[in-house]
Amino acid sequence: MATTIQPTAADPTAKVLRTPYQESVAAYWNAERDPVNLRLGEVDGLYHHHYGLGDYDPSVLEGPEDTREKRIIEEMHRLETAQADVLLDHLGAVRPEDRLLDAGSGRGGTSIMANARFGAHVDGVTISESQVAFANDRAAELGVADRVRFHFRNMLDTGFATGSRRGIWTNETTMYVDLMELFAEFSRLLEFGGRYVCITGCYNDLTGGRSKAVSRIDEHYTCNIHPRSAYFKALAANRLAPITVTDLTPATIPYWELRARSSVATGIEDPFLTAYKEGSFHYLLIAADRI
Ligand code: SAH
Ligand code: GPP
Ligand code: MG
Repeated sequence: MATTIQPTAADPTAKVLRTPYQESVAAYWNAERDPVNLRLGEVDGLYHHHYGLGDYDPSVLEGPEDTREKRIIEEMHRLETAQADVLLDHLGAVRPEDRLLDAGSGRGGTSIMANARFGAHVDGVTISESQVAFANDRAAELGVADRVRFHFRNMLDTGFATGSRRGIWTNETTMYVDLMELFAEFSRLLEFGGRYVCITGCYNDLTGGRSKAVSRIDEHYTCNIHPRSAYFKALAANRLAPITVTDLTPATIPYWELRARSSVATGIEDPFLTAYKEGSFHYLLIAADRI
């Protein structure tokens, strides 16, 4: 009889990448070395793969030309770090003995910030082996490798123990997966009263389907942006009760305007600005409790 291979901790030989789609997503992240991310990470060693929040200091676009580019990069990095701080603000009371999961952990910036803030043990999972190696090297350099660990695992089937997590977050990762499957796994992993925090881009059900600008974002990152309503259906179906929902769209627009004027712009700035400004897309934070 044919059996399905499940990538669980119980079977470490099982495959992490289960579909050709997941292989293509992993290939994108394994190859990714864009200055828009690496040059920002070099500012202080926190590497992010997410966008920024808050107003930028307009003086970075002026002043001495020889330092302007450096000042713009530092300002973009400050806004991306501020974004991760906003996410962590919603995790609630986390104690040093708690265990957290960063689902789709990238180069690890948010995990390292969470450990620095709460002292808690953090596991990050990503389907990119080069990101796992990069993030574990960063944790070792910072002397936190005993408390912050990155793993080559699929967030749809992490292999971690049932009820083992006080908190879980996804910082711009949910557009790569089926939300019903993802939240079923999070519901299994969270203890009763545990907190899930999500920052995501989602399309607006009210504008009727995927706009051209949203489709361009999907194409650029090989992702599949969900409608806003899909989040709440999948949370409700998996014993996750929202406690906070915040539309972060107005707070992320300045980041994109600054980025569009920077030397590290990638060409995706226009679709983001168009989608946000026409109302077909939102940058959303959702915090939910496991009930
Ligand atoms: N949360 C990080 C990285 C966001 S980029 C940050 O804020 O910096 C998106 C991440 O999702 C990448 O690391 C990618 O490998 C990961 N990802 C996509 N699909 C995944 C899956 N099925 N399981 C685990 N990680 C996944
Ligand atoms: C990661 O950021 C981007 C994503 C996970 C894509 C989708 C996110 C949405 C909110 C739709 P990055 O820092 O790697 O992107 P970039 O290289 O453009 O800075
Ligand atoms: Mg980036």
